Amino acid sequence: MLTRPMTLTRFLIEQQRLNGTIPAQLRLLIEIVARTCKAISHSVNKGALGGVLGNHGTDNVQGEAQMKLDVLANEMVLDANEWGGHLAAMASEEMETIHLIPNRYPKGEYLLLFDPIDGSSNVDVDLSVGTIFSVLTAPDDASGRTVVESDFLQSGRRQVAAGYAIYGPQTLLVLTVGSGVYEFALDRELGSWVLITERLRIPSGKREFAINMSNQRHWSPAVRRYIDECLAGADGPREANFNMRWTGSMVADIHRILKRGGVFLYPWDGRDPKKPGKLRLMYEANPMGFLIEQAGGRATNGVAPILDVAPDALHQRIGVVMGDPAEVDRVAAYHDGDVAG
Ligand code: P6P
Repeated sequence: MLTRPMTLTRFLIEQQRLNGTIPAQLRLLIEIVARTCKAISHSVNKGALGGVLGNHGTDNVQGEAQMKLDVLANEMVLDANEWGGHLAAMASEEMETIHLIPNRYPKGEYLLLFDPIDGSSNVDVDLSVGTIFSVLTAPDDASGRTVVESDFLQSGRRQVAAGYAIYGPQTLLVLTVGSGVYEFALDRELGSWVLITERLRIPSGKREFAINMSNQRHWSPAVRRYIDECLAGADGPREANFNMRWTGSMVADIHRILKRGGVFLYPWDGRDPKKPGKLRLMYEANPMGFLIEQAGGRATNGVAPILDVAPDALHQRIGVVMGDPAEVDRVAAYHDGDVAG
């Protein structure tokens, strides 16, 4: 008998029929974001041949130089999601303020936040990058008025969906709607996202940490102690050797941790007290934290769950420690008494 592949479309329809977890508008949102990630993957894979490499010549709200792909992917997500009637507004790492749905289109109940190309500086050197997205529901009273930035300032616990696409040797989509983590591979011949992993769980006990060691002198004493013990390996208190990975792309590092375990740290550091960390809460830490928790992991700011943080600004940054619960909890225990950031 033909074993038909479980495509994203069929998965979403069956999840709605079996669990009622994916209302029609949310299903449309996820399908449109997934279709946009297919198009972004095509542009990323074209690289130099598509004229998409290099700097765009502008800076984003973070003061970071925008790559051509940052701007292109941002436009692709906006264009694809404006007309469907599923969104109230959008926000992106690449835009200073929120993007309202033009009056010529119907509005929906969801808010989409995204980092169109996370780790974009890696594209020019052919390393994996990705698109991260997070979905919130607009406040009830927003239906009768224009959405404002403060409508986005909801804790990560209120996300109704989150995911990422990773553009690497394969193009993969990793998604949660709050009932487990599901992994899809892009079948370029069919043009379909095909389910390859159901209810993904982070393997425990993997002795592998991901951190940018060049920032060591800026870390809190707790993080320095944790990393020192990893580096001491079998000769130190952990009595086991650790491996280290750092790709410079959160999507690639978190995907590796979801698939084979370990811990990712971009912790608070003392370089700029106004910036408690490098990564952004609303469209990097929250969606990744939602996925990590749904896969049985832990996601904190070093001490407390990221998803419980009450945001006070759209582009606020936060320290991040996420992955194997035992390792994340150890970092939190070492922070006892010296909470930083
Ligand atoms: P650094 C990419 O710019 C990013 O936001 C994350 O994807 C990545 O984990 C981090 O910054 C890398 O930062 O300081 O090592 O270049």
